[in-house]
Order: sequence, then C-alpha cells, then structure tokens
Amino acid sequence: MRRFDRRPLRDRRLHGRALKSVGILAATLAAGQGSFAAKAQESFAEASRQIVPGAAPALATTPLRLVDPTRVLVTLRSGENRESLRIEAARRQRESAGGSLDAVVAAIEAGTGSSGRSLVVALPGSAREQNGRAAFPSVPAGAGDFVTNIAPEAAAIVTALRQMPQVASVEPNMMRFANQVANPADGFNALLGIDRPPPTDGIRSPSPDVGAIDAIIGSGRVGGPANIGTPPALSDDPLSQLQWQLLDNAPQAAADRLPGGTGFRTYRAAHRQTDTAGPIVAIIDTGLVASHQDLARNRILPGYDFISLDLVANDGDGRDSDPADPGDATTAGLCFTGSPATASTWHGSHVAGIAGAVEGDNRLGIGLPGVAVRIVPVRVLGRCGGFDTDIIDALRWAAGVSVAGVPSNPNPAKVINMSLGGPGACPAAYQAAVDDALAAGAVVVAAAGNSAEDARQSSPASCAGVITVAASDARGAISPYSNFGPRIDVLAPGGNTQRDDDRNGQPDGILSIVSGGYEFKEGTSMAAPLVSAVVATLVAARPAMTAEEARQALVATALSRSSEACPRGCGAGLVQVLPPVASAGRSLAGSAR
Ligand SMILES: [Ca+2]
Ligand SMILES: [Ca+2]
Ligand SMILES: [Ca+2]
Repeated sequence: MRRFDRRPLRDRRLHGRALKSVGILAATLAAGQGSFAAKAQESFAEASRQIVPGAAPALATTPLRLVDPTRVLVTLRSGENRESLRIEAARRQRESAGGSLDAVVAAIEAGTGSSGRSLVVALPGSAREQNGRAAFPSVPAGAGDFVTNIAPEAAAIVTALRQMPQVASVEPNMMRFANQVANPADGFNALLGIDRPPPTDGIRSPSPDVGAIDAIIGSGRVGGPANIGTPPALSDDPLSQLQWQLLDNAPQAAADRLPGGTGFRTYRAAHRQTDTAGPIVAIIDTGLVASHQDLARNRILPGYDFISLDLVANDGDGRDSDPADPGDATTAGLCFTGSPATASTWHGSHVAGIAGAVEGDNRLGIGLPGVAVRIVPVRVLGRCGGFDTDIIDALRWAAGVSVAGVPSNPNPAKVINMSLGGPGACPAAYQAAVDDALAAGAVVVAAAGNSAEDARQSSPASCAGVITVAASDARGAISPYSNFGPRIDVLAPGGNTQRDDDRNGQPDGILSIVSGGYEFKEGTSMAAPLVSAVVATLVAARPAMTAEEARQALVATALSRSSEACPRGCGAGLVQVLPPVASAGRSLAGSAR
C-alpha cells in the first residue's frame, strides 16, 4: 500500500537489517542476484532461526491521506434512503432564512452512485485536477476532520449533511493503493528475459521464457551451492518450478515441500482434469493485460473500468466496459507535490495470475494454483491509486449488486479479491458496500496491508466480514512488511524478495504475469489472491458456501504459527488447501453431492 511512502520505509528496513548483520539483504539491491549465492551458504535451519519479523520498524512517518475535495461518501442510517434525506433537507430549507440550504438540497438531488444507504455527493469550490496534475489536498492521517482541508462552501454542505438525522456518516473520498511492496526484483527479471515484449506467435509454440528458465533452474549458475534439490514439476508450465508458494507443507524443506507451502501441489495433482468452469473470482485492481499469452482467455469474463477520473484512468476517458490495464506509470509530481515518478506495476494482472487467471499445463509460464477459476477483471486503481467512490461501486458491482449508471454484472462473483487499501479503520461507506456484497452471497478477501502495523488501522482490511490476509515467507513466517494483529484471519505466502529460503538462487517473491512476461513481486497483495484461490476450491465443492463458512473452513485447516514466526498475530496461521476428502471441508463437500 501507499506506493509513495514505500521507498523510504524499505530503505529504513534494509538499513535496520544491515545493522543486524544480515547485510546481504542490502547487498541484494546493490548487486542483483549475486548476493543470493551468499545467502545460499546459510543452511535452511540457520535461516529459519533468523525469524525476526517483529524487528520490522514501526512507521516513523505519518502516512498521507489523499482526499478528493470534490466528493464525499454519505452513508445513511438503516431504513433511510436518498429520498428521505432529500425531503428532510427540503423541509429544513423552507424553514431556514436566506436560502443557506439551497446548495445542500441541490447536492443531494444531484447525488449519484446511490445504492441503498450509500450516496456520493458532489462538493463545489475545488477541482481534482489542474493542468493535468492531481490537485488533492494531502492530509496526514489522524490530522483531524477532513473538512478543514476543503473549500469553505464544501465544508458547509458537509456540516449541514451531518446535522440531518438520516445521515450516519459523511466521509472523505480517499485514495487507496495497491498493497504491493516496491519491487526490488527488477534487476534479475532481466535474467528471465521478461523485459522483452511477449512473442506473438501461437500460445503453445516455444517462447523465450522457456529457454531463459532452462538457464536458471537446476543449473547452479545462479543459485550457487547447496540447492535443496530441483523441485519436481508442479505442472507442464516451466515457471511453475518457481511457484514455491504452491508446494506442500512440511516442517523441513525438501524438493517438493516447504515450511511455507500451502498444499496446492497435491491438490492440483488430483484436480488437473477439472479445468472447465470454476467459480467466478472478481479481481478489483488495476485491470488486466488481456494480451498476455499465458492468460486462460476462455476463462476471462467481461469486466468493467470504474475509474472516473482520467488522470487516474490513463485511458482517455472515464468509466467504460473495458477493464484493460493501460499502465499506471506516473511522472514526478503528478499525484501530489513531490510525488516520485513510478513505473507501471501491472498489479492487477499479477494478482489475477496468482488467483488462477493463467492457463495451466500449457507448457508456458506459470501454472494454476487450484481450480480453474473464471476471472472478472474490475478496474479501480490507476495512476496515483484509486478513489473510494470507484472502489465501493466496483465492490457492489462485482457481487452483482446494481450500481447507478453502470450495466449490471452478468457474472456476479462468488469470490472478490481486493489487494488494495489505505490508512484508517473501515469507513462506514465501505462497511455498507461489504455488507451488500456479503448479502449477495460473495466472499470478500482483502490484503492486510504492507505498513508493518496493526491491520485494524488499514481498510478495507479492517472491515467486518472480509477475510483479511497477512503475508508470509517461504519459512511460513510473517513477512516484515506485513500488517498483523487480531484482525488477521489467515496468513498466506506474499513472499520476501530479500530472502532465498527455498535455496534455488532466486529471491522468494511470488511469480506471476505482468505486461510482457513474468515478475516476482512481494506484498499482502500477493497473499490475498492465493487465499482467494483456496476459497475457490471450497466454493467449487459447495457453491452455496457463505463468507462466514468459508472463513471457518480456512481457519479450521490453517497451520497455527509460533510466537516466533508471528509475534504479533496472524489469525489462525498459514492457510492450507486440502483435497476435499482430507480437509475440514469434507462434510461441506459431501453435503453438496
Ligand atoms: Ca476508462
Ligand atoms: Ca501456464
Ligand atoms: Ca528462492
């Protein structure tokens, strides 16, 4: 999360680790993959003893909130709706002297995006964009009421709305961010040959990534001495050998298992022949690079682009039916004064690939985790992040709830993945949208956030009813960037690109698709979609499963963590997918037969 404050945090963390004589991690960034050979000289047991996730520094800086000065989120009390609010405002307008409430009535009448108890109200007096750059006030989190940072006439409307008995809350429309840690792995991605554009010939024909990976796996050229062993293939997909998160779980590392494994290897062995029409998983993110060769095109369903501001959208228009990801690169100063230039993340494609958007056993790239899910790409994040107003509409739409001004989703999702977030406890407007999605039958999975802080201070991770996922490394220990605490439901592999605990000479990031190839990333963003994949296996066995039943099944099969591996709380522990006959889902699966 917080794309813009990741870099200083990472720098501090690296510095702190270097002081703990794990200086090879700092060298990783400086020297590329060569430092991983040094890392490989530690035994796995030695590495496991160095679990110090609690050593991650607390955030020293106050994170910024980027607030849209032109819109607010109004959440009404139970039983109220926009019409009852409008009537109340009109009554107060008649009784007031001087027409001071005219603007309030007009704002309510023009309110959009209404769905039940939620309303988006436009505010006068400011712009979101000036001269092609964002013009958002940036407000330090916890700096008090946002109305002090918006135009006086807008603040007057907010104050008047808050006085209406129908109104439960008036909240700022904030920016949220992808929960991806700034990626240090780009240096060795060149080794994989993935900086090149994808080949355009047939999907099953030989492709550069196959040859590149042959040069890496098992050769010792990169990994140095003492590899644990070349893992047996998870599938026909050559890069699946780098998908350590899918290995089975065991206390001691071996060729086909890791302490950080989740059991998908065995699961897939039993489910290779069932790749037809799995559960529908919506990915609420940056969109999808639909031209990627490894995408399972017949399992990508129509999505939607919910980004309303073109500065964010980067596609020349507002909302539309095309969720393709045109990139989210920014120039310096685009998002706020002093914001750095950033490269495109292709975050949504990466997340979708982890959840199962790729083709399995096609002898290309990476493999599938569990069942062959169908993917609904829903675009909400672009340049600078994404607004609450767009994310909340997207969440409802993904679940099949109607959203004003948008055609209904013909393929309501059973699982909704949200690898995004921002500072602060769950806003009422988010909770209302989550409640609507749950009521529609969806299971909502959210990344816990990457601020190394209590997940109760991040949203939507902190919203009631979502499955909140912290990130772990190949040892099954919480990753140092991961949020933690009592709000976490389960831990899942999000990677740690500063470690090589599986001893293959590659950083232990999570490999997935990006524009032009594949990339290791790390973050709770990468952990959440693997939990979505686990939920998909549960839902495949029992389609009517509720979100709470899914959460209980995840908790029942998770492997509890020691206080050393997870000192500040990661819920039930490391998530596991188990074949239905052996899992806590057995009775659930059985009842569906
Ligand atoms: Ca658009
Ligand atoms: Ca593949
Ligand atoms: Ca590795």
